[in-house]
Amino acid sequence: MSEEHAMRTLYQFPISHYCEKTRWHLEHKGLEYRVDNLFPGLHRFKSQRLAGIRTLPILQDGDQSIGDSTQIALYLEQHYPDKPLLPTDAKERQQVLELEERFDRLGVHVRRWLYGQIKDWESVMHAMLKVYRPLLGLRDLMKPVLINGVQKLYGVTPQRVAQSQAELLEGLALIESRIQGDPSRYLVGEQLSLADISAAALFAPLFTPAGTPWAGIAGHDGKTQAFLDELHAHPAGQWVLRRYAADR
Ligand SMILES: N[C@@H](CCC(=O)N[C@@H](CS)C(=O)NCC(=O)O)C(=O)O
Repeated sequence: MSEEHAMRTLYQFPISHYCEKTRWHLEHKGLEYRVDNLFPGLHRFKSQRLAGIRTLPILQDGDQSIGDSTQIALYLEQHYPDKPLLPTDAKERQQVLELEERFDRLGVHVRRWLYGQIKDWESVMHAMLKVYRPLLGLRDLMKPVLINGVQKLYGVTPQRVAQSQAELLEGLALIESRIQGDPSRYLVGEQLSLADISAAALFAPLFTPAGTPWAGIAGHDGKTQAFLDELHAHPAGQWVLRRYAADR
């Protein structure tokens, strides 16, 4: 293990799209890190201690602990300025920061909508828990608790899922207007920025780009699949896949 690798730890859940956003930031900058996959629910003991928050990702960099994917992104920009993801032009920079925040909030709707589509939880639970050791059958015993917990924690009720669908469609429309319908373009200016990574990572679970943790997850019905297929064909869906192919 190199010294750099040893000093940087990403506390995460493998299938969290917010954790994916942070992995993308770190890898874009070529920063080595190790991951520590915390068990959902129990993670809070560690997250509270490290950064005083309930959510992951948290990045430990030397003796600094930074929680929240947006804060981590800004920290990395400040401390590792090579391969910048914020434009130098003040106006563009402001646009990037605003879009980053907007797509960050939309990640909540993507997550709620997707959980709201699940009819068969087995493949979701498998993807969520496969990295942990079975430990006396405890991992599998936790599944019903986790399914219930996820639904409560993320507000997965029919009414809120329907609202989230409207929100995510608005988000995809925003991507399409920024890129003027051309999937090869970036959201701001001519190069990859924090705005693109936020939008692409947080929408990625809908489009399951190859190699991402969501690629094998099923569990929804044919109607949802038809809706997703339609989104895939839109410029915003193509844009997410393009960002993964070209920039991830
Ligand atoms: N705004 C936060 C959101 C992170 C977030 O929602 N993480 C979820 C996983 S996708 C989490 O840790 N949930 C567990 C919990 O709330 O207990 C960020 O950008 O890091």
